[in-house]
Amino acid sequence: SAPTHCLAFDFGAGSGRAMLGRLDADGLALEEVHRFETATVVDDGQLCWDLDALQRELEAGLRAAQARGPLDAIGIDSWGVDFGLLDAEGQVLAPPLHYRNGHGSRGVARGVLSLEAMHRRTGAQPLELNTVFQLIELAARRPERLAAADRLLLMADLLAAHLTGRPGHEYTLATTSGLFDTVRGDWHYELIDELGLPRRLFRPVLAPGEVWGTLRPALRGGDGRATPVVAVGAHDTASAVAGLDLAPDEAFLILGSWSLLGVETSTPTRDTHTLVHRFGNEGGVCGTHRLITNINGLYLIQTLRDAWRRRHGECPTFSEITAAAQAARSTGLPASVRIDPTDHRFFAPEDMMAAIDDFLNEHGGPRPAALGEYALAVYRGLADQIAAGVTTLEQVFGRRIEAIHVSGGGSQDGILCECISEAAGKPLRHGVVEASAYGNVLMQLIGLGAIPDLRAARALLGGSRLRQKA
Ligand code: LFR
Repeated sequence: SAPTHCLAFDFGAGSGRAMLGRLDADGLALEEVHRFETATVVDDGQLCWDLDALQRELEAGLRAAQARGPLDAIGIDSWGVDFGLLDAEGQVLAPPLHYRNGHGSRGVARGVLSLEAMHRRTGAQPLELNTVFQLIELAARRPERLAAADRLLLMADLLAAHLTGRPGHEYTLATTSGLFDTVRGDWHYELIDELGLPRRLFRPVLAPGEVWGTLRPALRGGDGRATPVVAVGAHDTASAVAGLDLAPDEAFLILGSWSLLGVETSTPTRDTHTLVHRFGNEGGVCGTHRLITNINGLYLIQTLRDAWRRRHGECPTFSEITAAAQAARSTGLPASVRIDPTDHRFFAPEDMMAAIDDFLNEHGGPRPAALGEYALAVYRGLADQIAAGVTTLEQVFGRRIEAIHVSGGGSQDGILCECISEAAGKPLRHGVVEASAYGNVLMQLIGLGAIPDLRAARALLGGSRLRQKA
C-alpha cells in the first residue's frame, strides 16, 4: 500500500523541531525538516513565550514538509502548563507567560489553594508552576484579562488552533493544568467554580487520535490538500512515553530541560505517599497514565553555560562541557561538590555559577574551580535525585524497577547517564532520542487507522530509522 506521511511538531521549552514521518512496508522512518530555538519575550515586565515567533516556526516547518510531498496528517506536542487566553474572536489577549517567571509560586503564596489540596482533588503532580497557580496569580494581578477571555488554550492547543482556525483542548495537556480531574477524566469544574474562574475557559477535551480540524486554506500546500490535524499526546511527555517501547518492569526517564521520571500505569495513583514524595499523575495516550515526578534537568547545564559565557566571553559547546565534567570526574573531584537540584535557588537562577557557589558555600563543599567542576556538581546532583526517585518508585509504590529506559536529548550525554546508572545501581536502556516526535507520529498513525493500537505502534520503534539535519 502507499506510504503514509505524518508531520510531527515537537515544541520544547529550549528548542522545537518538525519531523516528517513516513510509514511504508519497510517500517517507520523520521526525518527532521526544521529545528529552532524556542523564543521568549518580556511583556508587562514578565518573561513570556514569543507566540508570534513560534507560529512563524510552525509555518516554516510546515512549508519545509509540504515541499517534500503531500501530508496525510499533522500533530503537535509541547511542554505543559503554560497557556494563552483567547477572546471570543479567537485573538490571543497577551503573550503566554513562561512558567519560570515565578507566577506559579506567587499564586501558591496567595493561600487560595494549597499544593496539597490541588493534588488531593485532581491527582496532578504538586508543582507550583501548574496552570492553576499561574491563573490564581493572574486573576489577582490582571482580572480584566480573565474577564475578557473566552478560552484558555495550553501551548500545543494554541498552535493547533493556529493551523486549523479551531480552538480546542487536548486531554493529556489538560492533565498538566492542576484543574483537571485525572480520575474522572474531565475538567474539575467544582474546583474551577470555587476559584472563581469562568467555566467557559475550559470546554470538553479532545482525546489523542481524534481529528482536531483541517489545515486552514491559507496554510495548505500547492496541492490544496485539506490535511487533517490530529490530536496526539499534545503534552510532550505523553508523546515521549508513547514513543518508548517500555517493558513492564522499567521506569522511564526523559532527559530534557527537565528529568521526568516515572512509570506507566493503567489507573491514576493517589495515596498518602504521592504528595510527600512529589509524585503525581498525568494522562497518557490510549488510556494510559503516568505516575511521575519532575526533577530539574538540563536547564541547569544551559543556564550554567549562559553564566560562563557572560563571565568569560567564550561559549563552550555542550560536548565541551561534558568532556570537562568527565575530566573533573577522573581527577577525583571531592564528593561534596554536588548540588541539590530541587533547591529553590536552581529554579530560575539569574547566574547559575553564583547559585552553585552559594549552595556549596552553605553546604560546606569547596567552590568549583573550573567549568567542568561546576557541571559535575550538577550532574551528580541530578543523578542523586533521580536515584532517590527510583528508590521511591520501588519502596514506596511497590514497583520493581529492573532498568531505567532513557530518552530525550540528555540521554546522549554520556557522563550524565553514567552518573545516573551508578547512583541508582540500575542499568539504563536507551530508547529513541526523539521519543516525543516518534510518539507524536505514532499517535497520528493510530488516529488515521494505519496502525491499530499502542502496542503495534511501539513495535515499530525497534526497526525505525532517523535522519537528522546536519
Ligand atoms: C517537559 C514538560 C513537563 C512539564 C514541564 C513544564 O517538557 O512538559 O512535563 O511539567 O515541561 O511545562
